[in-house]
Amino acid sequence: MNRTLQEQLADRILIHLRPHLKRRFEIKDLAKRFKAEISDFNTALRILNEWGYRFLQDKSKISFVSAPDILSATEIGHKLKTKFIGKVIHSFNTVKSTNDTARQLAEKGATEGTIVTAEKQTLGKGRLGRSWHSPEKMGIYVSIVLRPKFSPDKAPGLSIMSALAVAETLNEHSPKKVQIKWPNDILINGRKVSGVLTELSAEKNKINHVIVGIGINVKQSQIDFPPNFRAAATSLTCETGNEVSRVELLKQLLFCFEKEYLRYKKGQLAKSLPRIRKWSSLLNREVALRWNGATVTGRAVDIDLSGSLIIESAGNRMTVSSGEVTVVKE
Ligand code: BT5
Repeated sequence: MNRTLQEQLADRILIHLRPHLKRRFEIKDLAKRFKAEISDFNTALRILNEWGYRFLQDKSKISFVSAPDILSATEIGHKLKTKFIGKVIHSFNTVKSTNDTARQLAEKGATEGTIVTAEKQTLGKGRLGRSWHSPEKMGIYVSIVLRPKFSPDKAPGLSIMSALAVAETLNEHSPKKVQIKWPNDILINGRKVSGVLTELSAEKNKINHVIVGIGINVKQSQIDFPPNFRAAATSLTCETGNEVSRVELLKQLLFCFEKEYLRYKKGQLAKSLPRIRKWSSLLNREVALRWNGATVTGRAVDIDLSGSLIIESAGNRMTVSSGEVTVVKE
């Protein structure tokens, strides 16, 4: 049997054993079930071991003991509680950008809720041509394909809706303060732990697809971030001292995301706004807005139903749907 066939056998054995923690199976029966020689079966087990799976083996019996913290389709799909987000999973070790891969799949007809994950991105994207640092197996890099029926003008609010899902997921793990920095950053303790990049494909009044890309720093130490933004970045491990499982965190995020998305489809941010306001790092602060090369200062007073930021400046109210905002005075 060549390596590919052995890997396929490993996959089939895994799917069979994975749901039954510590249940003992006769090796002979399993080999027969998979029409494999005992030697091939043992090679497949070695492959699973290389992937990080642990089994307990006594002479004739074997049981599944533990799974690695990897973002594979098997691990993400195991006990995932969502109805449609993440029901189709494309998981990769390395891609340039999960958003780009998701867009290509969407263009070929990928259904709503399809997700793309990677252990590492070589060209992870931020907004406006910036990049997202994506070291291997330290973070979550996921893109979600959405095909909402609403009109394209309602798409921008999906960014802050996604940020809300991330903030609420991270809050479950962080004793320190989680905040949403409008429109797409999630902070812990004032430092950026996650970012959202939403990309829209639409024509006339119809959305073809929206790709929501989410990057979360989970296991990085401070030293793992490049010096140019090290002081402004953090990870869940840095802030909590705990090693949180990336795959469990991703499953919680997908569950939370689905709930928020269903609410959004019914009434945009109506149900989510109170919580977005609660988590916001900008509201009631003096802020500077950079937009189209100009800077405006004023007070951030609200976020509206469509996710726009309302800034009061010199007696005028401005509704801002995109831009860079920084706090100038607490
Ligand atoms: C964002 O852009 O924050 C959106 C990031 C979205 C990343 C996800 S990962 C999965 C999916 N696939 C992709 O290719 N992208 C999405 P922006 O607001 O433009 O912030 C980018 C800036 O944040 C950079 O210019 C750096 O200063 C900083 N930065 C880069 N990587 C970071 C990291 N890992 N943690 C904290 N800050 C980072």
